[in-house]
Amino acid sequence: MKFFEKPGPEMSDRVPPGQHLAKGFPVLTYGDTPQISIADWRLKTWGKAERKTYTWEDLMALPQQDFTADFHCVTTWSKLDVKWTGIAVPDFLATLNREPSATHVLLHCFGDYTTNLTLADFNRPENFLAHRLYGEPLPADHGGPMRLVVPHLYAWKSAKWLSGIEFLPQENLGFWERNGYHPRGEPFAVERYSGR
Ligand SMILES: Nc1nc2c(c(=O)[nH]1)N[C@H]1C(S)=C(S)[C@@H](COP(=O)(O)O)O[C@H]1N2
Ligand SMILES: [Mo]
Repeated sequence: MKFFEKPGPEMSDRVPPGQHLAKGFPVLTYGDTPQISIADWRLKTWGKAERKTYTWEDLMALPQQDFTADFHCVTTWSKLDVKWTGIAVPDFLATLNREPSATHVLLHCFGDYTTNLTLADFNRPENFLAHRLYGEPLPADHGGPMRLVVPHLYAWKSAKWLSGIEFLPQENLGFWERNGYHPRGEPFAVERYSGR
């Protein structure tokens, strides 16, 4: 059985160096899949921004959009044109005040995973909080009920089971970034490891 295929020439400009196209949509999780019901789900914000707690209904009241995005895992598989539904990050950020000193975020997840982004890499209209995948509720293995998707960076930045956004005046590294992954992780620049 073949799990990966070489991209055709028409796709090669969309597939970063060293990546192969996955068949299906692999699940990649460090540790166990947390089971969070929609009733129990909360998203908290703190740090150099308003301290708030959002419920599922709060997020559903925001503008909903369909997104089609390529997904690149640093372990060398990519999946093109994944179809999601969710809330654009700028639409979410418009609901809270932040201090001018907030230049970075650390994303927190149910199950304790973390990952860091600059505010500029986070606050882009093509990034979104996803709660549907191919028209169905986002499965728990893929980060349901709610995950972040950051298409322009390696997928370890796309925090599954998102539970908190910490606004910071400097870069605080997340789980993989503390363990040798690149602080930014841009796939076309092949930013896999930090070299620090
Ligand atoms: N909370 C959490 N988010 C996570 C991970 C994780 O282990 N825990 N793995 C990351 C990695 S390395 C990848 S490639 C993608 C995989 O998403 P998928 O399982 O939906 O394919 O989720 C990212 N987000
Ligand atoms: Mo990954």
